[in-house]
Amino acid sequence: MNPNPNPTLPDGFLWGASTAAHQIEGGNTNSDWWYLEHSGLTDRIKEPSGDACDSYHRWREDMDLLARLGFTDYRFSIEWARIEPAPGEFSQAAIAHYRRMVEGAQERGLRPMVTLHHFTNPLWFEQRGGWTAAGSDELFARYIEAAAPVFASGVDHVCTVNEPNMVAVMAAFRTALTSGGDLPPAGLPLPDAATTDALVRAHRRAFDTVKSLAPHVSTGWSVANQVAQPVPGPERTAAEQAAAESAAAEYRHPRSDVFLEAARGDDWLGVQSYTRTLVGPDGCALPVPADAERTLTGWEFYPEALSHALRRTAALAPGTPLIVTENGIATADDTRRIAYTGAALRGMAEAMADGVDVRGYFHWSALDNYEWGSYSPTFGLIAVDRTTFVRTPKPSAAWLGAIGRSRTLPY
Ligand code: IFM
Repeated sequence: MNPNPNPTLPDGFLWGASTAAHQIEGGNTNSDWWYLEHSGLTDRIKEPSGDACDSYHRWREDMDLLARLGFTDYRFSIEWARIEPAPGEFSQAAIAHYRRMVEGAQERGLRPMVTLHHFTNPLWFEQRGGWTAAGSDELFARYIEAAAPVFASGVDHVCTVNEPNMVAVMAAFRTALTSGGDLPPAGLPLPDAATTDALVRAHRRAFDTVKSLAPHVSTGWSVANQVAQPVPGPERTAAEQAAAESAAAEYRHPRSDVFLEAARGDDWLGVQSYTRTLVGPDGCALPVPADAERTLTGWEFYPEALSHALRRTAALAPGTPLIVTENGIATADDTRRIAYTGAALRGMAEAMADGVDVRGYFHWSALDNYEWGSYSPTFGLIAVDRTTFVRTPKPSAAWLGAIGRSRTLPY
């Protein structure tokens, strides 16, 4: 229980919303995702990203809204495919564009957190073999060096790679697609091991690169936390409970813990949490129970996941400050977004009261955006008209922004 009702956010606590370039900018034509969207390779892609939210041009409107709503921080990603459209060919215009965004955020009183890689690669990088090809870490570091003017001043936080564990999971999906391998009926496939190793290497190198270019920048990466729990069952003996816990750990370890352990000692570690996965005695994920409330992504409505994710991450990376870099829900019913987020924040406040060192909260997402294959799962605090691009804040945006303004959690 939280012994401190209505806790004030600690000084400097980040209060923001997150986005990612490919999901909101539109026209990311040099990326591997744009290619995949038009390849016909998978029926998981229902529609292409197209113009997305046109935020490449409308980022000022996005930032104006967030600042006006009461947020003090904005996490956005810069797009490698735009900055380096061909190997070694850097677009000074794209770098200047992202620099303007950093300055634009500051002018509006928003502290920018910059993500260097959020799922998308330049197509040329993917075609030379992606993360597992020799020299991928060097190429990533070269891109970061070129992009340094974006974050060298006015940026306090840089995220090297968003959800590396999901990048490795997507590599496993790709292998299954192209070579007909099996996918599990529920939960995530085992992340591709070579991609996992390559991403850990790339992160370590990226971390050193950012620090050498801008030592003041607090640097980390963000992991999609897998809150894996033993399936609730009839009362268990202590030995049965231990076996059930170890089956859940077997599921969780390669899918998230490996990536959390790799971040030990970083300046911060990003916790991204949405739901939980129930795991059976064989270490395999089970389908969402039939009677559970589901969100538009089909995930179980389980806001308690955030507290579990924070506590587990703190235990795995002791001493590393945590930032909630994503938490949210895909729903067409904004009252459920408020209910979900309220319960998640209560769990965060309780974890903090119990000593977990949380330094910020970013909601996913600022805008309804391209959810990797479809615009249907709406995660946004702000609705976006798909034809006119008019932005309309939802009641949840005003509610969450007001917490930022009062600096007090309503619990
Ligand atoms: O939209 C994604 C985001 O790109 C990464 N984290 C999870 C979100 C919801 O699926």
